[in-house]
Amino acid sequence: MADYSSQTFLNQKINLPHTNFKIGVVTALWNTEITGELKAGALRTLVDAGISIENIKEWDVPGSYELIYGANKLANDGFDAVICLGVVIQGETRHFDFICDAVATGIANVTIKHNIPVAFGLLTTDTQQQALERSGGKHGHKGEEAAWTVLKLLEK
Ligand code: DLZ
Repeated sequence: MADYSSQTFLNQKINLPHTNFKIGVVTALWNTEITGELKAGALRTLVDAGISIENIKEWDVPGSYELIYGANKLANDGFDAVICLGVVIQGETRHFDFICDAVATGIANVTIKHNIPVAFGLLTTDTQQQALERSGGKHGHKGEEAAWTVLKLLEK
């Protein structure tokens, strides 16, 4: 695991009631060199917690906007939790704002509608360097953190 020294709560041990949870990992293909690492970290964290790889569904969707559809579909299909992973890098147009706002709201709606944990593992950065620093660099690993988040919520 990455060094979470600035966020010590992320080192807390997870006490799952069982390890048979079905968990979806939905990953956007835009900026795939970074989202691939976010996914790797999320899968590593789930498996380390005892979740069997057979109970994890990996689903790569075109872009971050499609994370909403992916999360909603897997929630409809009976998954216990969904981890959404994407990277949106600020460009010259307002596309960044539309995508970030839509994904934040869309994922919130999925978690409320289906009453399951849905992690918002979306990096919203000004530069690719900032995204790299948050996918296993000096600012931690947001893929691992997103997985830890749903595991923590599945404790109850
Ligand atoms: C169109 C677009 C742009 C400009 N930038 C990104 C980005 O930085 N990260 C990302 O995940 N997706 C981006 N997309 C694609 C949209 O999320 C979406 O796939 C398309 O608008 C089609 O619905």
